[in-house]
Amino acid sequence: MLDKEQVNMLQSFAKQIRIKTIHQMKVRGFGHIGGAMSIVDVLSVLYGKQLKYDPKNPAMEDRDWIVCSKGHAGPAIYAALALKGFFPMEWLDTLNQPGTNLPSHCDRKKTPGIDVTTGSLGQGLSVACGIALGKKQNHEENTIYCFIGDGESQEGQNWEAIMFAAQQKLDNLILFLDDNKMQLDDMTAAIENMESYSEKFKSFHWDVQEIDGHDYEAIDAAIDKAKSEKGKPSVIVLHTIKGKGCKFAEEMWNHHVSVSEEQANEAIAILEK
Ligand SMILES: Cc1ncc(C[n+]2csc(CCOP(=O)(O)OP(=O)(O)O)c2C)c(N)n1
Ligand SMILES: [Mg+2]
Repeated sequence: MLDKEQVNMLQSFAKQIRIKTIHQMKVRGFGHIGGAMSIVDVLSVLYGKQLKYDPKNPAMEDRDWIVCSKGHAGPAIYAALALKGFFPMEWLDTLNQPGTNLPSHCDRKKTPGIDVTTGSLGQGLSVACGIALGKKQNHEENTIYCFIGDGESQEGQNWEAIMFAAQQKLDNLILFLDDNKMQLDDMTAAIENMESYSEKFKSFHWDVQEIDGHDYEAIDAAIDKAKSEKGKPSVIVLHTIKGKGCKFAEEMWNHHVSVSEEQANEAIAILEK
């Protein structure tokens, strides 16, 4: 259970992550604002409380891992990493520019704190399964977290990985399914209606929770419960709003958009109030 002080701390950390994410896209002039904003509150609980990491030693052996399979949400993770001191804040002025350490999609060779290169949707969960299996075989205690999008869940490779994780009893694997109801150019249900993720995952023998992905207490409690689950992988289906907390993004189709200085400044000013 989080106390009031912890909720306030996570809320203000999430605000900072949102501000720094909008800032990066303002400098570049465009970006995947929608899918970055929808996972910010979970990132706040992870980097603000749940995750084991050391910004001075990103490769620390007993760290927890994040595989952000929806690699286009990288800028939200970069914001959290910069705020936690993994690299200088000035790097956030270089998003997706030639020579940058912060490419538009996550790249393990470029960014301290990014463990897995992603962006080709459908592949990250398989990688996360491999990491989780390796850690189990070595009797290591790390937790492996993975994010996939709801549109991304249509990729068949996910479902092979979902079967594999259950068969291998990967109870060190926690999957966040970001159910923001939208994919690149339409509503997810209009393209491939998944109806109930929970029922599907239950039938694949996963531990399943479904929560409001913007509720800090629910996120924290769900992670605690998932960590305590033995013999099964866990999925936390996040009901989220694509573009959450960024004014101009919430008001438009927001998958990958131009970001003007005026729009960004207004959205940041609202968050700073
Ligand atoms: C294999 C592959 N196909 C297509 C794309 C292009 N693409 C990038 S994001 C995206 C939409 C993903 O939708 P969703 O998983 O719902 O992500 P979110 O809403 O969280 O942004 C697509 C099709 C890609 N990156 N990889
Ligand atoms: Mg989506």
